[in-house]
Amino acid sequence: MKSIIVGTAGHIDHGKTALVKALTGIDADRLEEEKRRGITIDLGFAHLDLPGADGEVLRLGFVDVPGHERFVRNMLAGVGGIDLVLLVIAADESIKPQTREHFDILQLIGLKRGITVITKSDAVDRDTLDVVRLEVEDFLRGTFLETPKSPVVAVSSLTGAGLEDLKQAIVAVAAQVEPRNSQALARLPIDRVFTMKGFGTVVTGTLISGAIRREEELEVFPQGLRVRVRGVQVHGQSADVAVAGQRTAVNLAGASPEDLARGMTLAPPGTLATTRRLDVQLRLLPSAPRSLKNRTRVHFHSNTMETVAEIGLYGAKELRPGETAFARVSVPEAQLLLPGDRFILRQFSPVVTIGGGVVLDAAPIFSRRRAASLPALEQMLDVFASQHEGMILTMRVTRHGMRGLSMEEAVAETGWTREKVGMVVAVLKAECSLMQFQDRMFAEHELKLAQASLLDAVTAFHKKDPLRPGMGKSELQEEMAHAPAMASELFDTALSALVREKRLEFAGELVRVPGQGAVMKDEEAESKKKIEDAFASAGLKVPALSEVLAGLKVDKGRAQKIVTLLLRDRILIKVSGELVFHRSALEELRQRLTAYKAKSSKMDVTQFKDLAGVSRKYAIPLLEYLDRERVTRRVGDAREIL
Ligand SMILES: Nc1nc2c(ncn2[C@@H]2O[C@H](COP(=O)(O)OP(=O)(O)O)[C@@H](O)[C@H]2O)c(=O)[nH]1
Ligand SMILES: [Mg+2]
Repeated sequence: MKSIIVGTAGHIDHGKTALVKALTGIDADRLEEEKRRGITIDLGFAHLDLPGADGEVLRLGFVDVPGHERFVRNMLAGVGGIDLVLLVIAADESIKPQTREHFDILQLIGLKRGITVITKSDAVDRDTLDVVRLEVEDFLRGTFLETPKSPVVAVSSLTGAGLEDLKQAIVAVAAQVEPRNSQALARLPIDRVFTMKGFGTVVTGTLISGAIRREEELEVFPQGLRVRVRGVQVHGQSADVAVAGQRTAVNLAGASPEDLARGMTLAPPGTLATTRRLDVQLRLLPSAPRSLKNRTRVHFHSNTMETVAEIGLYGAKELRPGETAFARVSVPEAQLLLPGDRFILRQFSPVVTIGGGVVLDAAPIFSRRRAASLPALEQMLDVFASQHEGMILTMRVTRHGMRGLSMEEAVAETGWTREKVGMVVAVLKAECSLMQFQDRMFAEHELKLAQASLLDAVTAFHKKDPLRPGMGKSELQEEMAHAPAMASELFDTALSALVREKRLEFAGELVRVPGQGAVMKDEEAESKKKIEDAFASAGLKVPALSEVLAGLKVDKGRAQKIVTLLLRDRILIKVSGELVFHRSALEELRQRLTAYKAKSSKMDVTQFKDLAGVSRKYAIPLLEYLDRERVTRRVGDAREIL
């Protein structure tokens, strides 16, 4: 059994509802007001089984939409789930404004299949019918409904003329409709909510992907409410399961009608993620009344949902009618959308359809200003068009670099089931184009990049700290966690690989490049302490450095290295040539100067000698050092304390 959703489209009073009734026997105008006024206000539903092209039963669910321009937003809520459109044009009126607007919408949402139905054939003579047919064929040229690829059928719902031809045409076109993705997570965009005596809360919608079973738990997106499926109906009959492409009603436990509304979506709990930002490709209709300026606010419709949205154009100030561009869509409240979802834009005032397009990314990471965004989006579009699942997943993993993508994130970003993601990953791993460490996936080249980053970091560490034995593993990991972030799974794998390849080694918890990271032996540590102590206890009356070094156990070269380290860490400070002080001594000198300044801000060399308690030999280099440090300033023969 194949299930297909057939939607109507076309101007008001052109006979859409009458046609659905003539085909199915069901009056889709279900509201009392609709029956009284004789116009369709909201979506209507009907169904019909036909023998399919291959002998299988073809189950048709009809979505009848309102034609009135005031109810286009209701039409938009219904058009998202359809597989095949009946574009209805009355023979006595031919093409009218909502014929055009609805047809624009059908093209913008990327519909592929349909039939053009010229209704009310009984109301005109043969010649008029022929003229209308020519007009219609002209109107459809170059579109997905172009003849003879797509049929044009003339019917009268009144007399029944042409209805059999139309049914045959539907069967033929339905055979070309590609089945909906049943390996994707279930998504049921809600189009109706009501209570039914004995059942409680019921919602309906077109199941656009996956399957829904009785007793299953579902989540209401974007609200996050958990509900249980008490019962499933497909085309008005109880069923154990509803599958993608079927008109579906579910009876829910855990929610009252007030909790639910058109525009919300049912999906498996804890799987998908809502978003306030989308990257899209959008097209402005040639008939749009004006250019779309960057940051324009518009009405955004997708599936049964509508919201206001701001359009940020990538790399352009405005989009002219007929042009296509990449854009970042921002919505005020998080919504559930996935790559491949189509949308329609309508302007604020007057409210008319101006464009639409396709969601490329519902978890965008590019900044709109970054030059890299455009090629990345261009690539995303290509990959998307290829429909190659391996390429789609590889792209989604690759763009996260060394951060990688977890299985859970992959499910949320693609809308595929975990099993499906697992299958695609298995193929990609076998092809060596993807790696998986624990639950996280990385592009194949990331391991090499990660290894290079680790080696660089440890090498830089040795250069900076030649006398430290190695870099703490956690210190190394911490450093790797920043731009670009490296996931801990990749860090662990890359580090183990480097150790295995003997390019890095462990010394306890410390990581080092083999042969580097001089281990400070006991005598070196002892020497370091001796030097430090000698200068710390000397105050400003420092010994000569060479004298201190001569008294050490270590050789001259290593002693010099230790001094370099002490100078770099500013434990010792070189004031001039051979003259080195401990930082505590200089700090104390500064404090004495500050205290002196309270009495007088001027001092000469003699006064300084007294203050510091040093001879002239030390006083002059110290004063010059203080001048350089902007603690004092030379004024003639005296100093001013700053
Ligand atoms: N003569 C004639 N009238 C029709 C035919 N189909 C619909 N109508 C009439 O056209 C009017 C509008 O039809 P309806 O189905 O409500 O149009 P909709 O607004 O497109 O749904 C109604 O009065 C119908 O009776 C037809 O095939 N022949
Ligand atoms: Mg109608």
